[in-house]
Amino acid sequence: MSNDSSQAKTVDLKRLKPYGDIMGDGTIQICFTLPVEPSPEAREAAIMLCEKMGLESIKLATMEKAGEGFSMFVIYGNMKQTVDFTEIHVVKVESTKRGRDEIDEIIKTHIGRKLVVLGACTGYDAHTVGIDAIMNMKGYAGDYGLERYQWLDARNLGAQVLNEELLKLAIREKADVILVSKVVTQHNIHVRDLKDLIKRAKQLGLDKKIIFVAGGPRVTHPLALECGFDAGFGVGTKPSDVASYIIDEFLNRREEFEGIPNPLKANATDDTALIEKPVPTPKPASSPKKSISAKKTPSRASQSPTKKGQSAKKAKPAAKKAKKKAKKK
Ligand code: B12
Repeated sequence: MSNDSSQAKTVDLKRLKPYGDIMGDGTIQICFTLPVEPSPEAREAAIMLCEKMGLESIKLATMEKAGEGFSMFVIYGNMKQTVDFTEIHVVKVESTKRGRDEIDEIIKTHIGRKLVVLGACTGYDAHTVGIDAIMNMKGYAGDYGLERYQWLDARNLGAQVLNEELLKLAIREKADVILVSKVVTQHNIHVRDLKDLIKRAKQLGLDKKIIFVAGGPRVTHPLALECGFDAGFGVGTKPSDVASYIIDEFLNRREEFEGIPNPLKANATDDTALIEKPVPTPKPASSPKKSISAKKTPSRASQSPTKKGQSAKKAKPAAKKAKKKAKKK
C-alpha cells in the first residue's frame, strides 16, 4: 500500500470511498464464514456473495477451514459506493479535552470541593471491565482512572446494581455524577434499564441535580440522550474523556442554575480562568474516601429467575469483590 501523504490532497470529500492502493480505488477487505467445508464450490459461493454485494475486481486472499463444516474467507474487492463526507454531522459529546492535573486544578480552584462520582454496572449486567477501566486507579490505555483524581471522590459500586439502589446511594452520598455501564444489549435491555433509571431519577427530582453519563460498547451519545442521559460514551473511551466532560458540564450547569459564570468559557473575565501550569504531582487525598456499597440490595444474581444460569453465577464474585473493596477504603 502506498504511503504517499501527498495523495491526501486528491481526496474527494464529496465522494469519499475506501482507500486501498490508489486514491479512489474503493478497495475493502472483508472476512466471513460459510457453514460449508472448504472446497472449490465454497470458494465460488464466497465470490458470488461478494458479487451480489456489488464488489468489483474480487480477489480471494484465503479460504481456511474454521472447525468441522465451516470455511472462513478473506476477500478483497472494490466498491463503487461513495458518501458525502461534507454532509455528515454527528451529535457528539461537547467538551474540551484536558489532562488529570488540569482537571484537578480546575475543581480545586473553581469548585473548591471534591465532586462525588458514583459508577455502576446496572441491572443484570455483570460486565465490570468497562466501568473499571473508567474508574479504577490504574485506568485504561495509559490514562489513569477517576479514582486517581485528587478532586474527584470516585466510587465504583461494581456489577448488578439495581437502579433504585443506585439512586438511594446517590441521595445519601450527595452524588454530583452517576456513571452507568451497560454492556449486554440483548432484547434492548440496556435501553430499558437506562430509561428506567432516568424515570426514577425524575420522580425523585434528581435529574437536574445529578449529571447522568452512560457508557458501553454499544452506547452512543445520541442513544444516551434518547434515554434521558446527559452524555454517552462508547468503545475506546478514556477516563480523562469522562472527567473532561464532567467538569465542563458541572460548570455549565452551575452557570445555568446558579448564575455563577463558567470560568472555562472563552469569554470568562476571571483571571484564574486559564490554567497555564498543571499542579505538581498530586499527593494522596488527605481525607480517606468514605466507603459505600450497594450491599443492602440483594444482588440481581440471587433475584434472577434464572438463578441457576451461568450469568448469575459468574456475576457473584465480581459483586462481592466490589463490596470488599468498598469496605476496605
Ligand atoms: C469479559 C466478558 C464477560 C465476562 C465479564 C467479566 C467482568 N467482570 O466484566 C463474563 C464471563 C462474566 C461474561 C458473561 C456474560 N457475557 Co460477556 N463478554 C465479555 C467480553 C469477552 C469482553 C467484555 C470486556 O471486558 N470488554 C473490555 C472493556 C474495556 O470494553 P467495554 O466494556 O466496551 O468498555 C469501554 C467502553 O465501552 C467504555 N465504557 C464502558 N462502560 C462505560 C461506562 C461509562 C460511564 C463510560 C463513560 C464509558 C464506559 O469505556 C470502556 C473503556 O474504553 C465480551 C466480548 C467482547 N470481546 O467485547 C463479551 C460479551 C459482552 N458478553 C456477552 C454475553 C452474551 C454474556 C453472557 C450473557 C453470556 C451468558 N450467556 O452467560 C454473560 C452475561 C453475564 C451478565 N449477567 O451480565 C455478549 C453481549 C452481547 C450483547 N450485546 O448483548 C458479548 C458481546 C460476547 C458476544 N459477542 O456475544 N462476559
